[in-house]
Amino acid sequence: MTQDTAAAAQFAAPPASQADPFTPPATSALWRRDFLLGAATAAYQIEGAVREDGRLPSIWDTFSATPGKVLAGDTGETACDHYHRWEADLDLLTQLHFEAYRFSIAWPRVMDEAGRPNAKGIAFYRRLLERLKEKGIRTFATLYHWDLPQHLEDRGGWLNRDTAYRFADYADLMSRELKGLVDSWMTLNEPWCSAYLGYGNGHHAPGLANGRYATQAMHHLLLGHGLAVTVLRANDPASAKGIVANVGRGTADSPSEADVRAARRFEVQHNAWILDPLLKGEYPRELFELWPGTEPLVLDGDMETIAAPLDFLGINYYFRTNVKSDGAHGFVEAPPEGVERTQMGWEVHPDGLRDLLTGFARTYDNLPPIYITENGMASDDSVRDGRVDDTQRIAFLKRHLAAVNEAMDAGVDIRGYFVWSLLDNFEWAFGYERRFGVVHVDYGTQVRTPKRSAELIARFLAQRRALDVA
Ligand code: IFM
Repeated sequence: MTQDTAAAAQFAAPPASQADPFTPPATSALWRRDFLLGAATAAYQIEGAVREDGRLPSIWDTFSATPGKVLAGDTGETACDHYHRWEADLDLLTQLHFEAYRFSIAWPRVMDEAGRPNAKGIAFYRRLLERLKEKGIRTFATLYHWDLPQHLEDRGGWLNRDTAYRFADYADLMSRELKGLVDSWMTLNEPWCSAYLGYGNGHHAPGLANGRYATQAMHHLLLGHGLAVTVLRANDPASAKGIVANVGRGTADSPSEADVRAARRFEVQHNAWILDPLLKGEYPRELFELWPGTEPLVLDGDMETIAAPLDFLGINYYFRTNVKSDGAHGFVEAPPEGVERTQMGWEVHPDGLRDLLTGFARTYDNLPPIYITENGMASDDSVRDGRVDDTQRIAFLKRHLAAVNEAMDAGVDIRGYFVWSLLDNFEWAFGYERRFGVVHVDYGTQVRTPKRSAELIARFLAQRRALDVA
């Protein structure tokens, strides 16, 4: 395809499906029982209990305690108090008919500084997994959702190659301890965010800002991923192994060649930077044209380790970014006016999810089966007369599920969808102000109130179960 026809195709893209995926006929792939519908959370965002049962400090404890780093000075110290309320939270999953639960294990809870197991921390996750199994809920465990033990950061964190090997030790311990209880392991959540936001622009922990750091941290994260996949396969062969990438849709502000190239470069920086090494065993050359002089130090054999075969790929999608050329090699954002946005200011753009999924299937011959491991939105929700009327989220979820359905109709192998998030929680640098849950959390009382979106999902899942569409 020439650049002109690519641009024309982009501007002629069909509108997002307005079809309601929650309404039969059951010809929709979403109505098949083997398409999993679940909810997702992450340890630091919900657990609290940061000093209990031998948990060590993480980089997010340090970062959030640093004035000016997190909105309103919020920290994960108490969060949703899930460490103490986990049983009731799992009951919510049942009440809402979710079929799968994606959560993360806090590395600083389960290992001490010398790499020895912390029995109490491990027992917490074992109990959680056993209860999920009793409930018949499929278990998706993420090993690393950004809470690096602080003692490892003190030795260089992800800039230090040794951290990749420590991560493999941690994967080894977890897969020996929890073998048979985890259906699907995910090594890393969103390495792009760990590398770029943590080491490239400093918006996330550990708060360093250097382009060269970002690419080196990414390389060590991916190396840790590859080493961990091998260990997980050896220790827990019956489980599935994958990784979770946040992906971004970049669209061009105009059909000009320069803007179309800018949009492509946006996607190189957001998507190919992670997917090329995982699926092609190489970094995209264009990344280093965007950021000259930032090539990471790669040792012999690293790329083969990183490209270890995956059983599935987790995709997290939230919004699109419209860009134009910066007049040189890169791109600058060109935010469109008059479009729908969420509490985060992110544009609601379900077509972007469909287009990315179909694009990945075209680009990567070896694209593994996909789970949408996160999708959702923040809104300023409050409880009124005992209910939370999150109308915008309901439309958002319907439209994104319709986009997933369209991608499946186009032949992309998608096995399930996890809403982000089960609970309102600690939204990193935005603290508790941004509410992503389908269940509202009153942080003063810790009362949980399912929002209308949760009721809708529950109704859909109950109906689907009753129909039992094979
Ligand atoms: O809350 C985060 C999550 O931890 C990772 N993915 C994006 C979500 C919303 O910003």
